Amino acid sequence: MAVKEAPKEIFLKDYKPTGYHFDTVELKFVLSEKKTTVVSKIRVLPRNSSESPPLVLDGRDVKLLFVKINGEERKLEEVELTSRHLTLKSLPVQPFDLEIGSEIHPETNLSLEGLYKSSSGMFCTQCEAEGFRKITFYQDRPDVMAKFTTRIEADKAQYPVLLSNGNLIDSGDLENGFHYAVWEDPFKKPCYLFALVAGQLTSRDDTFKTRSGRDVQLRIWTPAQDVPKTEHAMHALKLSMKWDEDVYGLEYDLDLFNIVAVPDFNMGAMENKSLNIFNSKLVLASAETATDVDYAAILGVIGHEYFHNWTGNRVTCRDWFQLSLKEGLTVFRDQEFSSDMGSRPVKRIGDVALLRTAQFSEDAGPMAHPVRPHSYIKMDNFYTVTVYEKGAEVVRMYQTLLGKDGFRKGMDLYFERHDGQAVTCEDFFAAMRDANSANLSVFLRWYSQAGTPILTVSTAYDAAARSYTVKCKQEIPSTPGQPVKEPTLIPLAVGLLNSKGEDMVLTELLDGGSLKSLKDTAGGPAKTAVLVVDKEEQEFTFLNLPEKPVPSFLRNFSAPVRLVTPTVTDDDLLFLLAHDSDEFNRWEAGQTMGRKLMLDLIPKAQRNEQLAVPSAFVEGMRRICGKGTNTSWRKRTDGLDGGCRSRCSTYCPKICDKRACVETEARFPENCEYRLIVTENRSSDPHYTFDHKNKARRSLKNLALGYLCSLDEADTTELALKEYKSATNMTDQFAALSSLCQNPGDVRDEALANFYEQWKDETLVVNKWLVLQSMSDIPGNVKNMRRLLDHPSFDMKNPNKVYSLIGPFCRTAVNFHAKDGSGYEFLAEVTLQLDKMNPQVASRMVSSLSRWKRFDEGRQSLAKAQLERIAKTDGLSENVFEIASKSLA
Ligand code: 0A1
Ligand code: ZN
Repeated sequence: MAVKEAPKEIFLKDYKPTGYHFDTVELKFVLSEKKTTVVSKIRVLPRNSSESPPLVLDGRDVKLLFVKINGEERKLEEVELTSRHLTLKSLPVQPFDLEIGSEIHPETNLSLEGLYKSSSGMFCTQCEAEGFRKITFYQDRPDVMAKFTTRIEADKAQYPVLLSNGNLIDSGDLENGFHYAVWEDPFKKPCYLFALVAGQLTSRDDTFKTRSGRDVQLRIWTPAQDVPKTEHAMHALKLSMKWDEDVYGLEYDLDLFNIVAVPDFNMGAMENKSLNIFNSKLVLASAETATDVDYAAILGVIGHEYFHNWTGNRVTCRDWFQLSLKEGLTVFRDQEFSSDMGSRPVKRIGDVALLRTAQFSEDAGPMAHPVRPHSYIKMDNFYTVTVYEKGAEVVRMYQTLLGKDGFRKGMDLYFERHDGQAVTCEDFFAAMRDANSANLSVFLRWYSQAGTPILTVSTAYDAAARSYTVKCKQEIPSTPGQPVKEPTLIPLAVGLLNSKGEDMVLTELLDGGSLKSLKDTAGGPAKTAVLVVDKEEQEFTFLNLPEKPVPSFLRNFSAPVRLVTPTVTDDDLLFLLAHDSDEFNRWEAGQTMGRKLMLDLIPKAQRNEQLAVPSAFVEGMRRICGKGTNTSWRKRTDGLDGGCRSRCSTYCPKICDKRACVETEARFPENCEYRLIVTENRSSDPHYTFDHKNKARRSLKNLALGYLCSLDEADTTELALKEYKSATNMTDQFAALSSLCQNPGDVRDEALANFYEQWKDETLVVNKWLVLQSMSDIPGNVKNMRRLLDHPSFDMKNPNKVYSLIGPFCRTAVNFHAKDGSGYEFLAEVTLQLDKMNPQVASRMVSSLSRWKRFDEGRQSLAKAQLERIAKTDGLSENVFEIASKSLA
């Protein structure tokens, strides 16, 4: 038995290159039910020809069978083997062949990393971040890049399809009903991009002609019965390939691109070179079984994984601290792709909403870390909204500062310098800086400092001087391990509106004493200026302004900061809601006003006082919904993106609670108007089309239906039931079901039972049914949760089931945070059970308790007790240990 090594914290500052390069790797897998053998033959190049340091290979849950150096077997008693490493000493100083034989057991691997057997019967791999070490002994780190050849042998009847990275160079039959396939990947890659799949799969095939005229074979593999549901994914793949050529000049580099859908997968998808592996829920869609949200997610994630081929695979990360180098950049690229395929403002609003709810709270909690973390115990815990979403905002800021063309120049230089390399965030920064001769050094602090900057902006107009001064102050709150922060570089996009609601032309800016004339990127008159805020306190003065403007700050959310605007009045917000040419800020103004009203109305409702919503807000919101008569408003709302209309309407009229809602209803016949919205936006076409116009229509209709149903009246319930029964697609059917499920009672119970009966054989639809029940705010739901754990549709081994049943529960106010602590206790039980099977998924679940210090006193001690219970459990995984211990610190 190998010696057990204790968990270890790894630090960015300790990075050292390896003493050995791996040049080529030949892998041979013999797959079988009982055990799988893996033989790897590696051509090793010592970095230094005068000394031979020990070669330390990572390996976990792998049985070592033999080690050969240049064909000569080493006695196993002579090698150093622990539970984590195989260390080889006395190695040649010249290039040599290292051959290692090992054995693994994919059928008992429930962690879903390394090689595992999916519940669907296929063999499948997941190697990012450190899963390859569960397949064989290797230098499992991204800066070790080698050319891989993979031979797979397996039973032909059970595993007719054998796939790996690159091109198929040989295949044939063997004895005993076995067959083999040999795949060769011509590109050097780190082992985290290795993939293997074997199973009974059928493909949807298509081709894509690249801009240089090459035909690329495209294949999406699923079980035969699911092939009809891959049409949208294939369409999305072709759109992605075209977009990367059009926008970045990046062409696909092999003749074959495979995607495989698996039902058990820890994450969304994985960008393995030419063999992407996807969670089924991000591939399979039909109008009857998938919603608009699912269709949009598939488009975005297919794009994301495809775009990794250049940002991640061709240019990869030097070490895992640099993860955002590939993820932030690729999320930014997929956001832009989705914007171009649908609605730019709606996409931006959704992305910013996610950033604010998930990332800002991560940044304010015990797990706060910079976009480039300084240390980790388990890398899996750092696939976070900070690395992904805040990382994407950091990339977006380069584009905001340098302009689209400048950004593209930076990207071109990045590929020119680093194709085929494993690099750092500084390398990306340097490419952007050098391609634009820009001075951005303060900007690098975005990579090293955690915490969301608070940017306070106040203004003063000087009528005599016709000048307008914008005063900025930035402050970054302290975070664990970082008590003191330096100011960072914040691009603040500003527009100034005149009294007619038009953008004023911004001509001159006095900036830190120097005068700049302002032009937009095409050289025309500037309507939005990007102020570079890079000091703790700073002033900018716009000149030549004939009247006092209404300011529109942080247009398009130009930086991931919390904006505080003490000089912006309610009237300004209502004006922006009506007129801002920046649709993001129109939405923002409505949200800010709505939130203010809510905060004002909630205590009044609690005191049973008369509630009144200012008529200007009501009027503004009505017009957003397209119900206004005033022509200047009409003009503006007609121009408003359909999806924005639905997004903007989220505060109307359900301001805070039923009483406020009823009050708003009494003030104007909202109820009738919402009915009208439902009927007007009901489709007469039984064919579902996933395009922006139809999506926006469905979204507005379903929002209105939800508001109506919250009234819990006989006729609103009847309307929702009618919608439920007549729905011809899952978007409408599920929205109607969700509306009905807001209110406890027989109607809800019957609708849920009916839905389950209809869809019990469609596992992805059943997951929606689980979500709906787990997110319920009806008190006492823990009991139902326990029942659902035993329901035939639930399986703790399948991450999608856990994400559907446990994840949404932890976001509920009433039940997760039940006063008696039953929600926290339930979560702790589930986490501990799950941790024995799948530590990655378990640690994601326990994160819900990590912000316990923000709870009220009673809840704090209940949540803390559960965290302590978890932390002191014997045999806890490193994944859960890291989150639990950091949360308690
Ligand atoms: N690189 C993938 C996501 C991914 C990350 C980690 C995984 O296992 C720990 C699996 C997949 C992406 O960004 O899509
Ligand atoms: Zn990614």
